[in-house]
Amino acid sequence: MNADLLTALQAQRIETPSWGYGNSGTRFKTFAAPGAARDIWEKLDDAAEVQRLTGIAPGVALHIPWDEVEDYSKLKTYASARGLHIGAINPNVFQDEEYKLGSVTNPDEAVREQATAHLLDCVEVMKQTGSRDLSLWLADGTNYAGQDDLRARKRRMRAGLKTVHDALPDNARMLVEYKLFEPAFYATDLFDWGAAYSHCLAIGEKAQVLVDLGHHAQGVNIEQIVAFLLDEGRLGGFHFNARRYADDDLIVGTTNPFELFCIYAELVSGANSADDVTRRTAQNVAYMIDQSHNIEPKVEAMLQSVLNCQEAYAAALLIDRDLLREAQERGDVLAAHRVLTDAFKSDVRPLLRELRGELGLPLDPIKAHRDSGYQARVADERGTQTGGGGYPVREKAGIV
Ligand code: RM4
Ligand code: MN
Ligand code: MN
Repeated sequence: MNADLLTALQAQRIETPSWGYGNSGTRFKTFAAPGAARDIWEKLDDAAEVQRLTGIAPGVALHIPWDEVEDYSKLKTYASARGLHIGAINPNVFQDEEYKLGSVTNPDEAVREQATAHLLDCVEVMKQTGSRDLSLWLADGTNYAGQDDLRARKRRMRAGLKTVHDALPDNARMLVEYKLFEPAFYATDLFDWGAAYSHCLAIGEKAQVLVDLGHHAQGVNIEQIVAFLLDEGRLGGFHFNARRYADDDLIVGTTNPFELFCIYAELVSGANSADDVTRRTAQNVAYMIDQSHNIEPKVEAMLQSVLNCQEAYAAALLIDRDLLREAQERGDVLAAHRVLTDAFKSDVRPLLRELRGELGLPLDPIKAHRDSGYQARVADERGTQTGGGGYPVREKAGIV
């Protein structure tokens, strides 16, 4: 394998979410998975299994308060003993009663203060865990025309984000996620990349946009958003998943392999750009999985997700950039398109087996996982816990 390709593939990173290892499902039903992790310690054990088999997933994102613990330095040590580190900290300002009408955009000042205080607490968690990213998804919005003043809500959002931004330590940043709709159905305060981007621009250098693949209207060209934000130096993070309808949160690369490839193609192109801002931005994008596995075995689903990202990235690295540029400059529409699709259609699996061989990883991580007996062992040790999401776990931990 050529040395550049090996270096690039070796350096790829995908963060996995703690919440993907516990029971989580749809709003209709959460099916209990045998052996699903019951607390953050078990979630880290599962993440370590994914890292052991893939070698590219050492970061684990936390959701606070779902993963709240007494002593975060203990958590950090527990993670590093397993070859992991704590990734993005995801605050939760959407599940408390007070947030019915919003968090930082709530018409009630006391609720806005409560929300901001939680976000600031999460900045402290970042400091204690060594996390560099505060990942913000705000469920804020309204359900009916006239329910609240849209401009006032925009201003409250700006003020809340600014306060948190200014409290971030030097090397940290804030990732602002947007979403077309849901749970608000009339107006979502952070409704698209443009809204997130303009808040980030106004707030400061540490604020960047996070793109979640499930958060756009049907047919939106996400790779173009990626290219635009890279060029502006404001693409901070990615939430990978697959969608057919809306925020389906299925395994990335299952319904959308060509889209995933085109996104990686932009990221690879950005990471090799002659433009300093674009290159630096692309090299610092936080790649994260954000999925909800309801009917799939948890660890295997996460493994599959990481591997799908690895395959898409490998294919994007195979694009012949010189040929592509020449065809584009000639205005040769179909030749340019074929350069891209040739890479997309290439079978990267032998290449990835070679990579794993060089790194001492199992050549077939899924098979290695299935053969390892890990799933049967955790099912035996942990049993089958009914219920899902973060709150049952908190009750069990006696935190509520
Ligand atoms: C949202 C969004 C966030 C996630 C929440 C629970 O749709 O994707 O990233 O934290 O769901
Ligand atoms: Mn997300
Ligand atoms: Mn989502």
